[in-house]
Amino acid sequence: MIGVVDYGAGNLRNVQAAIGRIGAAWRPVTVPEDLGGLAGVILPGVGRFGAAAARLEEARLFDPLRDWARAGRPFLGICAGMQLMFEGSDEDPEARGLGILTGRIEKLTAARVPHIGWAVVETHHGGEGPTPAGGGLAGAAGVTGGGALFGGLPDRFHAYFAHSYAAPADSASAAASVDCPPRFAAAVGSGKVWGVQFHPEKSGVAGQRLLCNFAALAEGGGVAGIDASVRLAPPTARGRTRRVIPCLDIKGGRVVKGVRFRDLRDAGDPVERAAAYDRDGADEICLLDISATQEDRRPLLELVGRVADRLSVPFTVGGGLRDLDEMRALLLSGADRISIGSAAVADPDLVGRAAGLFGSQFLIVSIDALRGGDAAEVTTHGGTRRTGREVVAWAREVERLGAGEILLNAMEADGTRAGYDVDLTRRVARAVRIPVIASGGAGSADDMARVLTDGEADAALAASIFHDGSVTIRDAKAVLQAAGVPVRP
Ligand code: 1PR
Repeated sequence: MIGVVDYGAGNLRNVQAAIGRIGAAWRPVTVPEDLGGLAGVILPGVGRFGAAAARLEEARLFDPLRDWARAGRPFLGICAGMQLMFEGSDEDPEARGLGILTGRIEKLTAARVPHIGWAVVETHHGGEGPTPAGGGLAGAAGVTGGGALFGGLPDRFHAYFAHSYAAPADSASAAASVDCPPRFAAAVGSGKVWGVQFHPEKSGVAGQRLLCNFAALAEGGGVAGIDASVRLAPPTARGRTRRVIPCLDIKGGRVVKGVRFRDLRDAGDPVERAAAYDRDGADEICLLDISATQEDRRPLLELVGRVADRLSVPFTVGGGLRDLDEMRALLLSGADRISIGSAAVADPDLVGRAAGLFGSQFLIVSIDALRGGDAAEVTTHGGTRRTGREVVAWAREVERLGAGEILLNAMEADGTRAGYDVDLTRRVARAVRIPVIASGGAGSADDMARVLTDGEADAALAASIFHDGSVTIRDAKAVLQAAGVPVRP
C-alpha cells in the first residue's frame, strides 16, 4: 500500500488516478497515524515552498515524513514535494525544508519563468536502467542507484514540468537533469528515497513507468504495472520544448466552436474529444467554460473531473472563475492549472492572491484582445465588454501581479483559420518574461510554426482545425519538428 500525503493543497486526484492506473493500491495520508503499515510514501506538491512546509507542520507530518525518508524507507517527492526534501528554498528563505537532502532550492534563471511544459530529462546513470520484468516492474526492493527509478526508460525522455524554482544540477543528490537552459536537477535521490521536479502523473507513458518503478521499489513486486513492451521514442530536441494545445470551448455541456467568438457550432463530447487529443499527442488540454461569466455560473466541476480522469497530460481549465474557493475546487476536481480572464480585470488583486496561495505556475491569465489598427484592447465577458485597457500594458501588469502564463486570444483571428496574430503575440511575448500561449486563427501547422518562431510564443493553441480533423496533432508536430521547432514527438 502506497500512502499519498494529502496536506490540503489540492491536486492529489491526478497523482491518485495515476497510481490507480498502474494497478497499485494507495490511501491518503493526512495524520501521522496513517503512515502505519505503508510500503511507501508519495509527497505531491502544489503551491509555495513555505505554505507547503507550514501545512506539513500543521498536520504534524513534518517530523514523521523526515524520519521516514531518513530511515531509507520508500519515498517519492513530486515537484514542490521534491523541493521540500531539501533544507530550504529561495522562494521562502525563512521556511525550513525537511532536510532529507543537503542543499537549497534556487530561483530558475531560464529565458521564460515559470518553466512550463515538456522538457527532455537526461538521466545520469548512463543508459537504460534494469529492464522491467514481470508486468513492467523494474528490479525489486533493494535495488539501488538511478536504474531502479528509471528502469525501462531511455536515458533521455520527455516529462512535464511546471515550476519557477529548482535544485541546482550539481546538487550532490542529482540523478537526472534538464538543460532548460540553464541546467537544473530533474530528479534527486538514491536507494529508495527519490524526488522528481517533473510531474510523473502528467508525463504520459514515461511518467507511468517511473511511478510503476517506485511502486515496485516500495512493494518489492506485485504491482499490475503497465505494458513494458512500449518503446519510448528518443527525444529529438534538447531541454525545453514548445507546446501544442487543443482547446475545448464548452457550452451546454458540449464542445462548441465559433468564429470571432460568435456563431457557435457543436463540436462533440468533451470527454471523448479530450481523450482522443491526449492519444494523438497533445502536450496539454485546455477547457474553457465560455459562457460561465455571462451566465454568472459556478465551474463545471463534475465535467472537469470526468475529463481529468481520462488524461495523462496536463489539463488547464478556465471560464467564469471569480474566487480562490472556485479555483481550489477545480484543482480538487483534477485541473492542473486554471485560467482567469474577466475576473482578473474586475479584481486585479485576485491574480496576486491566487498566485500567492497556489503558485504562479498554477495561474494563467486569459486576455481576449480586440485589434483596432495597431492598438489592441482587452475585452471581457466573452468579448462583449470593452475595458479601455491596452493589451501589452495589461500583460505586463498581470505578470507583475503574479500570473504564471498568458493565454492571448486574438479575437479578430479566432475561428477564421487565417493564421495567428503573430505581430500582437510577439509584442506581448517581448513585453513579459512569463510564457505566452498564442490562440486564435490557426489554419495549418505552418501557422503554428510561425507563431512559435516569429511570434515568440511558448505554446500554440488551436481548436477549429483539430475539431474538424483537417490537421491532426501528430501531423502538426511533424511539421513543427521539420521547421526546427523543438517539440515532444
Ligand atoms: O472571462 O474568465 O470567464 O474566461 C472565459 C474564457 O472563455 C476566456 O478564455 C475567453 O477567451 C473564452 N471565450 C469566451 N467566449 C468565447 C467565445 O468563443 N464566444 N472562446 C470564448 C474564445 C478562444 C479559444 C479558441 C481559440 C482557438 N475562444 O477557446 O478555441 O481561439 O480557436 P481557433 O483555433 O479555432 O481559431 P472568463
